[in-house]
Amino acid sequence: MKNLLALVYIMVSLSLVGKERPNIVFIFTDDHATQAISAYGGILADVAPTPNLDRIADEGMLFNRCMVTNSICGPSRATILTGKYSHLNGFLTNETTEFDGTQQTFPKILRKKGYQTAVIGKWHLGSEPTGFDYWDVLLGQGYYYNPDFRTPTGVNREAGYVTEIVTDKAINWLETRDQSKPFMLMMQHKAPHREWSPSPKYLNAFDGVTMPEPDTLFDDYEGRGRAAKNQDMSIRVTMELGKDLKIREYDKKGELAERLDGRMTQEQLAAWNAAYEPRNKAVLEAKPAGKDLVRWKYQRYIKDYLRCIKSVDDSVGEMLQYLEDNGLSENTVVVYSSDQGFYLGEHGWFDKRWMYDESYRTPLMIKWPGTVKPGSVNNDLVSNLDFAQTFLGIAGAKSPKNMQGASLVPVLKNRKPNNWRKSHYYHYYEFPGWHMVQRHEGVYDGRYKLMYFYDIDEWELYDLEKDPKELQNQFENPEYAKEVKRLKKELTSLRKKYKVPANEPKDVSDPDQSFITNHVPEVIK
Ligand code: SGN
Ligand code: CA
Repeated sequence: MKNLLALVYIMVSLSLVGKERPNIVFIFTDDHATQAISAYGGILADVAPTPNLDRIADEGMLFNRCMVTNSICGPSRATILTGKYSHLNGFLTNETTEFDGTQQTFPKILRKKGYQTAVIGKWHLGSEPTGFDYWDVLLGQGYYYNPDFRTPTGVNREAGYVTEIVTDKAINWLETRDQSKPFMLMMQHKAPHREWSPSPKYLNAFDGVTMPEPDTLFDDYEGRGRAAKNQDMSIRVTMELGKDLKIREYDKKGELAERLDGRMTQEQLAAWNAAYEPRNKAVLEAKPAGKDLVRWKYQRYIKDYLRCIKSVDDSVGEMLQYLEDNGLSENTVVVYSSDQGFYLGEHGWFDKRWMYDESYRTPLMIKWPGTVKPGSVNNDLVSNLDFAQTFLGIAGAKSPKNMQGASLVPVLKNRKPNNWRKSHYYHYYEFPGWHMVQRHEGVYDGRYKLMYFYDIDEWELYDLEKDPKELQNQFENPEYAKEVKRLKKELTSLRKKYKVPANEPKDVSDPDQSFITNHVPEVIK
């Protein structure tokens, strides 16, 4: 009898524990800048509101300073899975690495703790996903229209628009999951990655609207060094009229045609042409040049980008609605983030990679009913390095000692530990190739940012309080000598703390450099 009672007690408490452990939905996008989420404010907030994304902030916590360890796709994803910097998880660059799926990751630990785990959508880590009960991922970068997905049983082409397909697959998995276990679902969108192709639903969104321009659209890089001057990511020079901006007449390499005629159904293509052809005709006739052409390119770019975001926002809305309709809302933590930030015309750019603010900062909003105070805003230095430990913390699992971040659970409860990081370490390792960004590392303390472009031996220091747009390098300014000295010391101590190898990182350039193009600004003839 005594034994039986003990057994009943154990079973009851186990089932209670099961009930109490929250589910986790991680909604993740590719290249989504905070400037394109209205909860973050900024010049686009009024013209392109994101009501569903904003709900996560309204009902939870918005982080203003979530910094990435290495601002590029695969490396960010590898950091999130492992809770480790690139030099320890082995995924340094997009172009040359494959993720070592045998290593410790947070989904593997959650699974051991009884969670059901799934990843659906963009993966982009080369090797096959490990640590998931279910996975269904895009091949490589994936396509916007009629994309191919890989599962353990093979590759399937799915009809439709990628953001909608990923959402349907995610909800379908939730429907069919094992309901006796808590779950951790990673719903990972391709959008709004280059080439920013909108869904048929939103091909005409923002027609007739003129989007506000960032005031650094015509940045001349005078206050900075060679790195910013010599990049290849400007709207003016790098962004292509054909491939990126959808004008068939300028599709020299056939990349646009491949995505349109090569992939779309007749119906999709007809809707696409009906939207773009009249606009293209107008610009080809008007023949804008010089600054006017840059302005036109910016408008085409930002509208397509924001049209993609509209589908992302719908996806978030559908997921929140599903959780609500199925009684899961109260016990599910919803986390929204992106693999890094992005330039939406700031400094005249698109793309990412830099430790400059727009690409270094990534969105982070977390809704956890009953735990996070609705509408809270956090300004602490947090990082994608912390995600793994946060997920483990939410699940009540202990983090392995060799993870390098910290759980955000105390921060979410407004009980930030006294020893919270005072500065953040950054390192971008990709050898100049796509977009020609010099490799660099640096430290940021919430006000000052010190960066070192080691291959060209150039340092930069920014005072973000006085110069939030990072237009004036203060490294040589004697007034900042004290800060330079202090931050150099800080950089050394962070390198030690995170076990960054002392020797220079080796050349990890892609032996196939055929993707490096010598761009010259296009003109409309
Ligand atoms: C592609 C893009 C680049 C982009 C990289 C990395 N070119 O190569 O513009 O920087 O991906 O993006 S494209 O013409 O193929 O679109 S990442 O998200 O995978 O890191
Ligand atoms: Ca990305």
